[in-house]
Amino acid sequence: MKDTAFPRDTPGMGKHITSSEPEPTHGLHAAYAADPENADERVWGRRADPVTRRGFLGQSGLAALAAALGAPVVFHDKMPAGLLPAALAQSTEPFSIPGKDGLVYLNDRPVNAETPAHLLDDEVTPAKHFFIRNNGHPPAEADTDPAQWTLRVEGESCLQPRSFTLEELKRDFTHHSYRLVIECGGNGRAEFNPPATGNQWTVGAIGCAEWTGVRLRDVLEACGIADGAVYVGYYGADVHLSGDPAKSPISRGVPMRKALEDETLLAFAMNGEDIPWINGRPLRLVAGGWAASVSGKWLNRLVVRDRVHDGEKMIGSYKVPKFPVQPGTQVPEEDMRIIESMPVKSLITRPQSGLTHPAAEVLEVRGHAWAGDLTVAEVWVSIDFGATWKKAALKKPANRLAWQRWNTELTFPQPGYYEIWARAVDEKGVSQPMVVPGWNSHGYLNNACHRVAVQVG
Ligand SMILES: Nc1nc2c(c(=O)[nH]1)N[C@H]1C(S)=C(S)[C@@H](COP(=O)(O)O)O[C@H]1N2
Ligand SMILES: [Mo]
Repeated sequence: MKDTAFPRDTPGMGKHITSSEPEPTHGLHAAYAADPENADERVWGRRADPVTRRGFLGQSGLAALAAALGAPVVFHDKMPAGLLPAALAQSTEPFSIPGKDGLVYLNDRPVNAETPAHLLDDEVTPAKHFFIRNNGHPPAEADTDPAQWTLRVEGESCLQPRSFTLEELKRDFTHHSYRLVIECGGNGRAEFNPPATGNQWTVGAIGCAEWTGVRLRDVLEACGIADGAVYVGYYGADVHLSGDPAKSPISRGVPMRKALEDETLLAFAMNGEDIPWINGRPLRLVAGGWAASVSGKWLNRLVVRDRVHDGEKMIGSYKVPKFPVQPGTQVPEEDMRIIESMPVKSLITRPQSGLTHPAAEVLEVRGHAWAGDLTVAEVWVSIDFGATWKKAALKKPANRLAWQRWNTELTFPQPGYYEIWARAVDEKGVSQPMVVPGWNSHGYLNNACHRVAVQVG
């Protein structure tokens, strides 16, 4: 039984429409199995020498390969075309990242993995269960040494451009810890019809960890913010999928009002330990409640801008139509708005979908609910496909922008198949929809009710 949000109206129908998102990749093994020589070019951005049949790697292909392998290939000029390096061929079956446990890998190039709902049951998401969303090749782990890290702060609206070592940031600014929800804007994308290109996230591109760091505001103030400052953009140490060092895989950011909030952190720790390498060690931006694409990983540069930041993926991605559109409509850029705070949503983390439950017993049901910058006011649960709803008990957030625990007890009238649906309502009275809302070509902001299956017998 599938643990999912609402299905498409017509499952399996429709072709992936085109969008300006990068072409979906299908994993190294699939690419090499399908067409080894073209895979070289697609994966590393290199071409085999047509005469010698040996690979020649341009600067960019070399860099991409070195990033993936953790070291440059010394005899690259002798490497045959169409050869998936053994280090990758032997370690990706089944593919996993050390330190992660139970994630579902949607892609291995770049690495993207989501967390099954029942593994998000903890109040504070453990690092091993925290999802992974990469737009490029992460920096080699050895290049993320906290002792060697620096952050540059500059931009048109930065009065005194400065560089800080991570040591200086830790020493000179007050540390703050908050539990902050970050959810990928594309979480739930798998349910859109016509389907949207990109990672087919179901429900698990979300987590609420405890982040510790210094306030972005404190660091910006130490550098001086010009009156006309509009936006703070980030750059990280990851490498563009093409391997081209001149290109950034992603460079987004937040408007000043979000940048200056107490909870917006330059974080160096997750749950009291170093941030896992794949989640942005040793320094990342964390802007809770907003689409997680603004929370830049492997952070090494901030730019204080006098306009809306125009880095990679500020245009063409992470935007939704300003008004509802017919599914399938391509909307011009000027009619799109940048995604900021995420909409109200909830998860059922107990029971795991597919549970068989004894008919006479009460079933404990629980999960989390969150609402971007807002708080959640109510959570309702249904076992009769939304005909009637029972109000769940709901806790206050541990701090602003943390998710909220809800729980209830259910009994079932007779043996058989049931679905448990959960529906949260934010402080402004806005409810999660029961079906997929607001179609958009990239498949963002699906906050439809989560549902799990239960066999009562
Ligand atoms: N440098 C950098 N920062 C990044 C990304 C990235 O690819 N590179 N991905 C963004 C996106 S789209 C998301 S959803 C979150 C995912 O954070 P996580 O991998 O720690 O879960 O990181 C954001 N920050
Ligand atoms: Mo994302």
